Amino acid sequence: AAELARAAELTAGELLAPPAPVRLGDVVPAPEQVRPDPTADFTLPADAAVRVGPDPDAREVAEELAELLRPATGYPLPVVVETTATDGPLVLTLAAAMPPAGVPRPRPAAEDAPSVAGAADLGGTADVGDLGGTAGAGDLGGTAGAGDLGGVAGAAELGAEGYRLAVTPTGVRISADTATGLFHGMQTLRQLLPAAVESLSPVAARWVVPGGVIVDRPRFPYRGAMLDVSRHFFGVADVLRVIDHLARYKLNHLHLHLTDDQGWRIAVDSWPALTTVGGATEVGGGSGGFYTGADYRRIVRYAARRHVTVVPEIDLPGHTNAALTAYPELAPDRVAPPPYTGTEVGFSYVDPASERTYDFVADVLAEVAALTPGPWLHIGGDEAFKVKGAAYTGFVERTQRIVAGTGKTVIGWHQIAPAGHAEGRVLQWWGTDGADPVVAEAVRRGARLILSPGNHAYLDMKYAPDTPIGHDWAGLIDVRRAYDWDPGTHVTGVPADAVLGVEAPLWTESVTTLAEVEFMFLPRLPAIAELGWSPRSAHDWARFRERLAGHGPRWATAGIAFHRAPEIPWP
Ligand code: TNX
Repeated sequence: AAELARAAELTAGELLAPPAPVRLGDVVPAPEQVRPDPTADFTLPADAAVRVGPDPDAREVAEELAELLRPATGYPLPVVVETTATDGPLVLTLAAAMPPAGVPRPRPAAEDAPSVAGAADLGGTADVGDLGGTAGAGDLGGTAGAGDLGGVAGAAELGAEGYRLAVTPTGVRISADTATGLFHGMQTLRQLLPAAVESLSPVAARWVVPGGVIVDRPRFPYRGAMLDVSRHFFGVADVLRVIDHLARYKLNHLHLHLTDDQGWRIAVDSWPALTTVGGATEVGGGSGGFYTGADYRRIVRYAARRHVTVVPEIDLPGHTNAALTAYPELAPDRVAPPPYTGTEVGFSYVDPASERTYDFVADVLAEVAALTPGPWLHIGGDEAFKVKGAAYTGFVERTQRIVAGTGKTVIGWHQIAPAGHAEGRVLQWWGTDGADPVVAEAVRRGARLILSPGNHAYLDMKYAPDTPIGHDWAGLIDVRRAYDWDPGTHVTGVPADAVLGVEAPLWTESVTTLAEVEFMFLPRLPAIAELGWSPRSAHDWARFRERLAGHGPRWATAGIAFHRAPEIPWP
C-alpha cells in the first residue's frame, strides 16, 4: 500500500537523474530497423514549424505533434500546411500514392530472414553505430543514407501502420503510407527527445534528437489492452488517459469490458433499465456508473484521433447478473436476483431457451454496433458454467449470426471455440497452458486468435507476493514474465499467421482508481506492446529492461503512477 501511495505521488524531481542522452535505439517497442548516425544529431530550434501536406488526417497528426511539444518547449510550433514537400525542422510526409493495381508490391522485409536478423542486431545496443557486418540493415534502407531525408527506400513497404523517421542536422522527417504510420512515428520521436518533453510546463533544455534513420512497422495488426469498467466503474476522463498510455506504446485497440455481474455500463435506449438499475452497483457496494451514448462517442472519437479502435464487449450468456436485476424476464426463473457486489464468477446467465433473450441480444448488439465505428463486437462467452453443451454452443452460434447481421466481426473469449465457425471470428485466448486442442481445432476451422495468456498478459495478476492489489490465480507476473513469451508459437498447433495479435486485460475486482490502473499497467503494458509490435528477432530481455528504464522519468514527469519493479534499472 505504501508503494502504491508513493507511486501516485512521485514527482519528476525524485526520478529525474541528470538526463542521459537518448540513443536512437532506445525506443519501446523496439523498432524493426535502427541505423544511428552520431554525426547527424538534430537540435529543435525555438522558431520551428511543423510542416505537413494537405491530407486532413495527416494534418491532425501534425497538430498532435505540435500540442505534444508546446508545453515543455514553450515554443509556438505553428503547423504549416504545404502542397509540395519541403525541408525543415519537423516534416510529416504521406506517401503520395499507392502503386497502381497490377504492379507487384515489394515483398515485405519482415519475411526476409536477413532483415529480421539485422533488426535484432541493431536493437538498442551501444554499438549500433557499427552497421558493417549486418546484412539485414541494408536490405530495406540500403539505398538511402542516414543523411538522405528524401530517400523513399522502403516507403512502399511500410503498410498500414509503418513509418520511416530520419534525423539529420537540419531536421526530422517522418514519412508513412498512412496517417496512422505518421502517428506511430510521432510516438517514436517523442521517446527520442529528452524525458523533460513530458513536462506540462516549460523546461529550459536542449531538445536534441539523435541522428540516423528508423524504419519500422508492426509484427501483428491487433495490439491491445482491456479495461474492465464493470467490476469498478471508471469515468470518461480515466478512459481517455488510458487511451493516451496505449498510444505511447503503439497499441491500437482498447477493449472495454462493459458488462458483468456487478454492473452494466453502456446505455441501451431500447432497454433503459440496464443502466438505470443495472449500472448503479459495483464490487464492494459503491454506486457504479455508466456511459451515455454521448460519453461513449466521446471515448470513440478521442481514441480514433490516437489511432486506437475501441472494442466493446457485452459479456453473454453468463456474467449477466446486472442485466437480470433490471430485466427478470431474461432470467431462467423470471425472478430478479439481488444486485451482486462480490467477486465470484459463473453463477448468472440469460435464458438460452427463451426467444425474449434473443430480442435482448439483438437490440443490445445493434445499438452497440451503431455506436462503434470499429469492425469488432466482443460477445464474451467466458465462464457460463450453468449453460452447458448444446445449449451453450447453440446460444453462441445464434449470437454470432446476430453480430454478423450488424456488419461487425465477432470476438469471443476462447470458451466459444466449440461453437461453429463464423466468418472471420476471433477467439481471445486467456489460457495458462499452451496445449489447447479445442482452440487449435477452432483455428483449423478458420478462427484467428488474440493472445492474452493468463500467466503472462493478465495485468490484474500481482507482480510479487507483496503487491498490494491484484490476484494470483494465474501466478505472479513480474515484468520479465510479462515479456518472455512468443505470441507466434505460444499455443500448440496455432501457426503465427493465425495470430491476429496480443492483448493485456486488466480486470478490476481489486482496482479502484486511475492510479491503481496505472500501477498495474506500468511497466508491464510496454512489455506486451513490444511482443505485439517488434520483430521476434528483436526480443531481448537484457536490452528491453534497459530501454524500459528510461521511461520511468518520463512517466514521473507526466504524473503517471507506476510500479518501480526491482528488475528494471531505473535511473
Ligand atoms: C477470469 S478471464 C475472468 C474474469 C475475472 C478474471 C480475474 C475471463 C474471460 N474471465 O471474469 O475477472 O478471471 O482474473
